[in-house]
Amino acid sequence: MSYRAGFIGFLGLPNAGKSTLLNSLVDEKLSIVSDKPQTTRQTITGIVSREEAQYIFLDAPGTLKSDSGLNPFLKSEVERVLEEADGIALVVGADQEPSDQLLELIEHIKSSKKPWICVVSKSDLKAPKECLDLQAQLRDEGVRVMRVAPQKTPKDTRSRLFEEFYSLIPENPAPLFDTDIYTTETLREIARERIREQCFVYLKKEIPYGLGVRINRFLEDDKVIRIYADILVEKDNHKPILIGGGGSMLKKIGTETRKGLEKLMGTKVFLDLHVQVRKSWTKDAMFLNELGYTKKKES
Ligand SMILES: Nc1nc2c(ncn2[C@@H]2O[C@H](COP(=O)(O)OP(=O)(O)OP(=O)(O)O)[C@@H](O)[C@H]2O)c(=O)[nH]1
Ligand SMILES: [Mg+2]
Repeated sequence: MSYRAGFIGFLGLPNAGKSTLLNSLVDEKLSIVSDKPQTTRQTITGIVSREEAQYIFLDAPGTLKSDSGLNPFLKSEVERVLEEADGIALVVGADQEPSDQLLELIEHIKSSKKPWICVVSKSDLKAPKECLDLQAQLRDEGVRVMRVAPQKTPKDTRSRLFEEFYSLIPENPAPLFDTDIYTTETLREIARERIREQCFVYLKKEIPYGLGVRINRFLEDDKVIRIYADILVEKDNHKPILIGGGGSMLKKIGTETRKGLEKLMGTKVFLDLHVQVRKSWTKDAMFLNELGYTKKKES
């Protein structure tokens, strides 16, 4: 078996289960997961180094139709993944009915001429007939279709998928990244995503869409990591909800994030969180840039 190394892009609709799949493959909570669509904003890289190959997974934001606010950025992330990946795993939620948007994405993947497979995630859930029909149709066209349930059976998912992923990446004389690392995300980026995740956990549906996290300072020494961050909301009335009575909500978000980061980083973490109202920040180009939501330049 020749050694291989390469990039595999996860594409799919929002909520398909891409980030859950990534986490189960790298065996770490790397990409944030929630039941709300559009959870992933920036593409997250996960790396698995095995004897036969190094697999570099790119977890893209779910594809969307709308062209306002953050959406053009999210779309450009999808395009970037399609371009950078050696192969694609189209992730389809077993419980999702195939929409026009999904069919468009499939056409888009086909026209890229990259090798691709279809991973039907959440296979523990009942699939509507339309989803089963789509799977049969893809199989007829010669596409490999794998059904997995990363949340329910992560071990089984892992072992069954690597063989498929191996077929998507090219031969390489050596790994492309240090085999000790499981991501290229920095601790600072991970901290930002973990704060965002806890906001998703504790807040009602409408708020996380307009919520951003800015890490103002990230100071590391031998004993402690000090993180100073702002949680940005778009509306005045979101601020008291985020802070909660007597600061209780912000405290819960802060404590849970800190515990998770301490476990991940193996060191004490001090976390200072503030809430700021930035009206329409998702439409403010300068601000989007500051938070890293900017289209990557063509190289
Ligand atoms: N029952 C079941 N639910 C799952 C499984 N995998 C993921 N989910 C749930 O599906 C929802 C969406 O999962 P994500 O991994 O965040 O989906 P995503 O495709 O990354 O979504 P975006 O980032 O919004 O594009 C979450 O509520 C998960 O808990 C699974 O194997 N079984
Ligand atoms: Mg995601």
